[in-house]
Amino acid sequence: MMKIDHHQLLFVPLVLLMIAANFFKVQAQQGPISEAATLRQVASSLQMFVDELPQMPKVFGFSMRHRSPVPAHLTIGMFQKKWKFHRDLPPATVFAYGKSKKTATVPGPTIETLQGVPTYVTWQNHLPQRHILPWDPTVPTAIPNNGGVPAVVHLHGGVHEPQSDGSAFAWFTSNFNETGPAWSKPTYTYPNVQHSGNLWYHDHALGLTRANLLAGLIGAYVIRDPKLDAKLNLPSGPEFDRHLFVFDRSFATDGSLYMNHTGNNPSIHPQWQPEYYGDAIVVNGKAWPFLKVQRRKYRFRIINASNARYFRFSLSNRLAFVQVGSDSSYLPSPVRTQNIFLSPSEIADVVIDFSISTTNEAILTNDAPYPYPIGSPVDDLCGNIMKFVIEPGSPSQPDRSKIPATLVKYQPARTAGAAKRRYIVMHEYSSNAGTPTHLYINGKRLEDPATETPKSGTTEVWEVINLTPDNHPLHLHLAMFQAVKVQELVNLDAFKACMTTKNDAVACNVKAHATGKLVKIPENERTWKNAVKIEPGYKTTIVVKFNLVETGAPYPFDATAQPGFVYHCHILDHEDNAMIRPLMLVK
Ligand SMILES: *[C@@H]1O[C@H](CO)[C@@H](O)[C@H](O)[C@H]1NC(C)=O
Ligand SMILES: *[C@@H]1O[C@H](CO)[C@@H](O)[C@H](O)[C@H]1NC(C)=O
Ligand SMILES: *[C@@H]1O[C@H](CO)[C@@H](O)[C@H](O)[C@H]1NC(C)=O
Ligand SMILES: [Cu+2]
Repeated sequence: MMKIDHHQLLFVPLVLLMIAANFFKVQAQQGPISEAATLRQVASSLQMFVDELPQMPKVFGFSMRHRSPVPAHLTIGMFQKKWKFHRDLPPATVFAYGKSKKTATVPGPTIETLQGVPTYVTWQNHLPQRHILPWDPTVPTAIPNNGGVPAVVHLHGGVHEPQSDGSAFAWFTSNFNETGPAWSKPTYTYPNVQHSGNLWYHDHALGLTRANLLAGLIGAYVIRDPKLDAKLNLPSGPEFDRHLFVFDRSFATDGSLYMNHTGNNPSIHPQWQPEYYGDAIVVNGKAWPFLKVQRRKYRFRIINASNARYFRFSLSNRLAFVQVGSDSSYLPSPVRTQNIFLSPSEIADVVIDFSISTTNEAILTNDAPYPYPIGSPVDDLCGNIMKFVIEPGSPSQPDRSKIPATLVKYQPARTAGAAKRRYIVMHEYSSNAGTPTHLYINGKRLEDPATETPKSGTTEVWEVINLTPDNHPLHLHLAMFQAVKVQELVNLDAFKACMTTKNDAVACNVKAHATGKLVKIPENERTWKNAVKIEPGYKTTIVVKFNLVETGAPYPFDATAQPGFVYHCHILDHEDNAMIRPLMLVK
C-alpha cells in the first residue's frame, strides 16, 4: 500500500495559495489587466502555422445535362454553430453559411458558376432569436418587432437586378417571420452575364453588416469562362487554384469572437466604434494557417474580408507575386510585384511560382499601418498572415500552366463622352471630444432621396473627394469602375470650410483646389473594379460603367426596378453609420 505523506497533502494547497496571493498582489500593484491586453494575450498565446489551411466546400451554380450546363437552384442557409479558429482555442459561436448546419463553414461554401448560365439561390435564415455580437440601435438599423437576427445577402461584384441585390432594407429574420420594407422574394437570380472573375457574397442587413460579417457571414463566388480559362492556361483545378479569404478577429479567453460592447462616443452611440481591428489574422477560417505547396505555380484569389484593416502583403523569401486580376476583372497584362496592397473588400488574383523558391518555406506577411494611412504600424501578430511550406523535390505532375504575356482587354475607361459628371464628397463628423460620431456621403443620409440616378446603359465620370483623414474603399453595387486620375486638393481647409456651409463642390470651386500633386495609379489597379481606395485630401476621378464592361452592351435585365442599388464605403463600420447612399438607375 502506498504511504501518503501528510506533508505533501498540505504542501500542494499551500503552494497554490502562495501563487494566488502573489497573483493578487501583482494585480493590486498594476490594476486589473485591461480588456485590450487580455485580447492581445489570447492572440499572442496562439502558436502560428499549426492549422492546415482549409478549403471551403464547393457548391455548383449549374448542372450538366447532355454535356451542356443548365442553371441550378441552390438553397443556402445561415446557421448558428461552433467553429474552431485555432487548434488551441475553444470553439467559438459563429454564424455560418451552408447547405445544412452540419456542413456550414466560415467562410461559407464557394459557389462555382459559369458565365452565361444563371444561378438561382434561395437564401434561408436559420439564425436564433438573439445576435451573438453587440450592435447599436442608434445607427440606422433593421430592428424586427419579434426578435431574430435580420439578414440579407449581397453578391459583391455581381451584375444582377435590384430585387436580387440584397438591399439593406430587404432583410428577413428566421423563416421569413419578419421582412424589411424592400423585401420582395426569397430566391435571388444571378444571371452571370458579366465577364468571368472573382466575387464574394456577404450579409448586408441595415446597420448590421459589420456585426453579421464579423460573426462569419461571408463566402466566395466565382464566375468561370472555360474557353478563356483554356486560352490563358493559368494554374487550375482545386489544388492549384485556391481562395485565400483573409480577415482579422479578436478572441476572448473562452475562444469566442470579440467585439467591443462600448462605443467610442457612448453617449451618442452606445456601441458603434469607427473601425474594428482584430489581434489575430484568420485565413479561410483558421488563425495563421499553413499550406503545403509543391514546387510549381499556384493561383491564389486573395479576398480581404476585414471590417477595416488594409493589407500590404509580401513574401518573406522575396518571391514575387504575379498579379493577373483585381476585384472581378483581369489586368491587361500580368504585373510582377513584391507587394500586394488591398483595402477592405478588394480582391487580388495572383500567381506565385514556388518552383523558383530558394527556401523551403515562405511566410505571407502584412505591413500596412492601421487605420490606413496615418495609423500605428502593424505589430508582429497582424504582420503575419500564413505560411507556405514548400515541399522539396519536383511536383507530382509536370506544371503545364503558364503566365501568358497578355491577359484580357475590356472596354477602355474614357472620360470623354461620359453622359454625366458627378461630385461625390466623403465627410466625417466628430464629437466635441474630437472622436468620430458618423460619416456621410455628400452630407446626406441613406434615407434621403436618391441623388445619384444614372441612366442605365451609360457611362459616367464621378469626382470622388475625400475630406476625412482616412482612406475609404468606395464600393458601388452593380457598376464596375476604375480610377483614371488621383490629384491632391490644395488649400484643403478653405475648401472644407466652404463645403461645410455650401455642400456644393462646384460652388466651392473644386477645380481651383484640385491642382495639387498627381498620384500614379498602380498598374495592378488599372482595370474594372468594384472597390477603389479613395485617398484622404485627394480628388479621385473614376469612370463608372452602367453597362457591361466586356462589350458596353446594356444590362439584359431591368436595372431601374425598385428597390434600386446602393454605393458605400466598404469599411463596414463606416457603411453602417452611414457612409452609404442610394444608387437608383433610370430608363
Ligand atoms: C419564426 O416563426 C417560427 C414559427 O412560428 C418560430 O418557431 C420561430 O421561433 C420564429 N423565429 C423568430 C426569429 O422569430
Ligand atoms: C472598448 O471601447 C471602449 C470605449 O471606446 C474603450 O475604452 C476600450 O478600451 C475598448 N476595449 C478594447 C478591448 O479595445
Ligand atoms: C479589407 O477589407 C476591409 C473591409 O472591407 C477594409 O476595411 C480593409 O481596408 C481591407 N484591407 C485590405 C488590405 O484590403
Ligand atoms: Cu470609410
